[in-house]
Amino acid sequence: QEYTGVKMQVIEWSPAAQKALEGKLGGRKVHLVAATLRPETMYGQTNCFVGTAIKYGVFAANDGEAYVCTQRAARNMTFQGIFDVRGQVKQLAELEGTAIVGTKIQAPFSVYPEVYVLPMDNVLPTKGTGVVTSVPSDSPDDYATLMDLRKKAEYYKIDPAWAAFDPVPVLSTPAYGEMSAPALVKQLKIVSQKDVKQLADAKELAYKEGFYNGTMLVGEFKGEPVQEAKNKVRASMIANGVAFAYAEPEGLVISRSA
Ligand code: ZZB
Repeated sequence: QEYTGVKMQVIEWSPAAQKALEGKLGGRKVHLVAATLRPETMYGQTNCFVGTAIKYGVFAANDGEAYVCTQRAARNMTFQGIFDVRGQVKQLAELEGTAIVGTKIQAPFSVYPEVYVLPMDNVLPTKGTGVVTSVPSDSPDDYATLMDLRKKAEYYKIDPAWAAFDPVPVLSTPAYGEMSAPALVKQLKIVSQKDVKQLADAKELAYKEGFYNGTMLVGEFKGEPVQEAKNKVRASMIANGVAFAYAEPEGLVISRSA
């Protein structure tokens, strides 16, 4: 599985993370790294998700930068030229997902210059980096979760302001209009992130329609078919130093159908 690793630079840590990281970063800039298969949707990022029951590491990529992801992902990265020393993981600190929630980050290419880290129930520790960037216009999981968080901010222990960034149109499709995710959530009668079965169906439908029939509504490749824009946006992010290729070895992937 070939993902795009999206670098989301930390602007301001949550108090809990700040405390846990005190004196451990060696002056490095820290990025949360999200694994995505949809680089063309990055214009519509409204937040980023972590799993509250997941442990994350802060790993030195080089002398100037550190990445936040699962240890499993960091180990994979060391064999892909992402860290300066091959095969060697240098962990600077450990963070619980709950401690990262509320951290302010920069989501590259998003129409929103600064967004927040929020909690999601269904983040798989065994897939990608364990950090999921959120595009509620085109990802039904992200949309359903964002709506849950807005409805029950207190229950989820978040400041409502962190979930206040509205979904924005990124691509249009004949079947679902300018925002596939809300359209599909409504059509499949999904009420929350707990509706995992319907969400898996919605994800499949959104993927297919977006990829085969989508047209870009924003960004450098506005007006182009998603099929063409996808790799161009990815290349542009990589050229800008805000993303890198990240591959997941076969056999370690827990697929949707498993
Ligand atoms: C942004 C995005 C925008 C995504 C979209 C999807 C969609 P797949 O096909 O099952 O491999 N993801 C990544 N890592 C995890 C994780 N550890 N746990 C849960 N979800 C994760 O799914 C890959 C997608 O699942 C990734 O692409 C990421 O969300 C999420 F408009 O990134 B995506 C219709 C989907 N639309």
